[in-house]
Amino acid sequence: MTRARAALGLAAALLLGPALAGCASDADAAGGGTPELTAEGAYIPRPPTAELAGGFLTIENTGDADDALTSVTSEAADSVEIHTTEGGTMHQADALLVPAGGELRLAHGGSHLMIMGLDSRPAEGDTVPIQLHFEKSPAISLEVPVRPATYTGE
Ligand SMILES: [Cu+2]
Repeated sequence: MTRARAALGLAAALLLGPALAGCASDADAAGGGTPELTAEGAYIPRPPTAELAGGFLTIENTGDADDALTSVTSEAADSVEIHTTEGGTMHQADALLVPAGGELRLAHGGSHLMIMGLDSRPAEGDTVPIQLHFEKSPAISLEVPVRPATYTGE
């Protein structure tokens, strides 16, 4: 009797298992995958004044869903904007895609962060705290090192 009940329990588990897996894959099809983000190589070329500094980094997404960088904040600055560069002209972007299995590169001459109104002009070797905010992933906090003014990450 006990053995029969155990067998029934096992059968129930086998039936439930695939049902749950089915739910999970339905969620994936509806865009329910998970982005996995890491930020690398962040730097700020030393700005001439505290008014305006550029910020560069690469955000890698090893997950199976797209994400987007939606805003950037810093407790050491008045505001931080996300900019793209087209034909030498900067434009403010509301959000930048971080594609699944790919990366978002904010690099010299291209997209970048525009950090405005720093508390003071940072020196080489200082760090500036920034927080990256995403559509899906939790925020990433970074201490971004200040490099020489001519540094381009290469
Ligand atoms: Cu800019």
